Amino acid sequence: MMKIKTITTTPFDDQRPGTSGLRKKVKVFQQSRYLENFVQSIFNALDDFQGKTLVMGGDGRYYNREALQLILKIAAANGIGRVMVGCDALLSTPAVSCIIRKYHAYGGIILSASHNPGGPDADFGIKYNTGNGGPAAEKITEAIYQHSLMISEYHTLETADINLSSIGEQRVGDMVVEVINPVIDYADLMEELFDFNAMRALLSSKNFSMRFDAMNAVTGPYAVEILEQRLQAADGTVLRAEPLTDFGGAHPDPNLVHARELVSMMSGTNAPNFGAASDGDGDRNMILGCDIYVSPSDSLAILAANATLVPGYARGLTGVARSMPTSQAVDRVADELGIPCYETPTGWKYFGNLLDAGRITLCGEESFGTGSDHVREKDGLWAVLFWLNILAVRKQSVADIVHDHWRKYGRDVYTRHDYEGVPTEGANALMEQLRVRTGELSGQHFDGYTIERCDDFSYTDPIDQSVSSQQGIRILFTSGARIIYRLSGTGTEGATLRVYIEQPENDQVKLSHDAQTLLADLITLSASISEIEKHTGRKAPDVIT
Ligand code: G16
Repeated sequence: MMKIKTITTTPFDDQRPGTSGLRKKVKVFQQSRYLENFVQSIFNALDDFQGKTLVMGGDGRYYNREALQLILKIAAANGIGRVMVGCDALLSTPAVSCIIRKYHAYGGIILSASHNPGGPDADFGIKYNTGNGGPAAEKITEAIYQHSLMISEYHTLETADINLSSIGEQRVGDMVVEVINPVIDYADLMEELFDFNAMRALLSSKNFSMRFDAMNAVTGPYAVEILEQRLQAADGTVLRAEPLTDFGGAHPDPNLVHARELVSMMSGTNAPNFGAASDGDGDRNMILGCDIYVSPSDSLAILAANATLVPGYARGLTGVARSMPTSQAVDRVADELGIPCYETPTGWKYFGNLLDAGRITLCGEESFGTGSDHVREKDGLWAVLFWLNILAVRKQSVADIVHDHWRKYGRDVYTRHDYEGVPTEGANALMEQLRVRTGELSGQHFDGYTIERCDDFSYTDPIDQSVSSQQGIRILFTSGARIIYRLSGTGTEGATLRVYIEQPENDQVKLSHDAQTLLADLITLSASISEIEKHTGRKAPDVIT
């Protein structure tokens, strides 16, 4: 029996998990005892895990393997019975969720900073998921944080690293470590949900081609197995398929700016019919057609409206949910289907209770996240396959499907403007001055726009009645337009201000016009009401999606 070592430590005061776990610069995590403290705090915050199974893996970024070795030893010293870990320390975030659920594991640890860059000077992250496969709820992340402030010792084993590249069982002390193929369970689940025969037929037809940009991140092996192997898409369909520790120096965020090669490939006469991308850890997605970008909010609405075309959802949807800043496009679909639509704060964890209670089947966020009750994380490749299944059944182009949708339901013209790495004090001041003015702004008129109501969004979970307040300032106009301000919970440098701007449009002539043009007045208004330049020193956003 291997001897457990108990090491004395002192707390760090900056380990409060954000929107999606603890995210910091790699160098912060590499400080002596930093990761150890946080991992021990996870165990200190949990109960009854002795002898149970955890699932572990990450997105392959710099420090992934080293961190995993360290976590395995702490897990063994704390009495975990078994760990299922992806080969080479790789597991996409949705795959972790799938495996926790399939094997009834106690929970899981995901090593990722999602769409943030990787490398020695870039970002790293760690997140705990519970037995439902989803991100831990706020009461658990808060308990972890409280433990991190009081920690005085952690437990570990002095033992050699395990071989993470060899499939099969090994031991760390008394704990069994099973190194698993990271792709198979997830790919099997996709095969249960979607009509692979119809999709195979579409992908083999001469008139159809697609490109999937894995951005040198974790979805490469998943996309190659599912698209090129099981669905027999042409070799080379998956771009940047190899996971690299620094994502090839790129920013693994599937949006119009960071996936610009794919975006430019998707226009012109030789463009593929369908383009898609996923992020660092495989939970985000971007959908493109020839000369068209589908906003994540529209994508959610379109998936909901077409769900019964897909075998896994043929019986219809119990309900849908979207995060507050996500456009109201899916609300219209829910109205038409006669099903409930929930509005939650930003963060996938807020969908967990609704999914567990069977209140919703599909959910999504403007931040390129879409998912369903098949797992408890948003799921990038799943969304891509959902679209592919719809394309295979409807036999129309992406653009035709989007335009048909807008004609039927109207369009929620939408944009998000991000001001990245702005001084934290200025960003906080901007939010605070809006917060104190919410009452005074209600009822005011601005160049043809009347504010109906202005508030700081607060959410009461309908299942456990927990309340989450201060979730973003909403300016709601009488026309149905909205301007929303919130600070990102996932950045690691300064603050990121996100401004979300939306306006319903039913004028058929304007349906296909450019969003920035249609929203120009509201964009100007959004900057002046909140005095963005005064507070951040910025004249324009860094990223527009
Ligand atoms: C995380 C959460 C998402 C959330 C996003 C918001 O995404 O999982 O549910 O929408 O953060 O990011 P921000 O706070 O920066 O607006 P991910 O992909 O980073 O895990």
